[in-house]
Amino acid sequence: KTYTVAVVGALGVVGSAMIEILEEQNFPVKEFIPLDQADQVGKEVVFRGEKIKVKEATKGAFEGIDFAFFSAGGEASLELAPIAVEEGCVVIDNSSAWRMDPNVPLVIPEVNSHDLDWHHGIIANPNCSTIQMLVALKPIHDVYTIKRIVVSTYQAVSGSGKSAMEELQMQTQDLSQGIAPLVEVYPHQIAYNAIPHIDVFQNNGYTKEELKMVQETHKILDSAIKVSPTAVRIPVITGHAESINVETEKPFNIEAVKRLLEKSPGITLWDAPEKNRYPMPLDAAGKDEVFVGRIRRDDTLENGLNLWVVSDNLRKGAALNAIQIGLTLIHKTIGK
Ligand code: 11C
Repeated sequence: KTYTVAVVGALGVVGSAMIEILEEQNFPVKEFIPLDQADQVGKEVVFRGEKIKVKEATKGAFEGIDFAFFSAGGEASLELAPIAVEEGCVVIDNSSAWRMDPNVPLVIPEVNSHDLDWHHGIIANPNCSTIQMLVALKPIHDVYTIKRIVVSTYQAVSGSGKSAMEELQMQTQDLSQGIAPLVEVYPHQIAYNAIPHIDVFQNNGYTKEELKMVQETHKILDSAIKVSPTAVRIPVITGHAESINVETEKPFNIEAVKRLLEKSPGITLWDAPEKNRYPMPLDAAGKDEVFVGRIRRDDTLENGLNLWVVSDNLRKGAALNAIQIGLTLIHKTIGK
């Protein structure tokens, strides 16, 4: 069976990655329809070697579409996802608009594909920082029961879209020529800097990005896990990194943890410090896996573990995870 598939926000950074990954993963596409805002209509995208004109994402545009992958921002998703469902689509939404809605499953296929069984038309794709953290921690939680996570992120600018990628490149170029850089996307210069501020600050002193990591971990993995996050933007184009400290209930053997992660889905272990081998954003960019390294015991806790987790925030952190949700749904339906 093949399906009519739309990408909403087809010209964005994640939308473009979605189109690429639909092809790479051999998603069973009968017809592909790129959708975007009215001012983008008529522009072209290439799918399987064919140029296709972008149509407007609006009421009526979803008739006859089986799967609509949304990555056009929260407002577009809030307005259009219910319309798309009414018109017969399954919506897989990359924005944060529906993630915490109790009627919407929030899914990482390697972690909680069972939650797809109760969807009502909209399925939410988690935040990139949450996805790579939970792919790495799910196997550990299953065996040793995680009680607490302390996580610090090192996030690439592509998480903020094209304008941020351009700003980092421009600032780097300007600074090399002694020109004062233009600061527009972030509250501070990002080139040669690290900004401990992603998304907006809340009353409790945390940013929305940090709170997403707490709330999404509770919804996807286990509401009993305590999560203490700090999210930081660094001058990297693509690939988020995370320094993660976990405390488990049960004791573990560090070699057993490495073997466990090595055989777990979606993970590639790169942990050979004697050969300077540990994952970095440049290694993960363009790849599908979640890379894990620097696995070591935290001797300050009874059952403490430190690890370093890196993944392509546009692929597993966004587009790839969404496409995998679609493929998992198809397999589940065929299996029934
Ligand atoms: C960033 N994590 O790196 C953000 C981007 O809730 O889907 C994705 C925001 C989201 O800036």
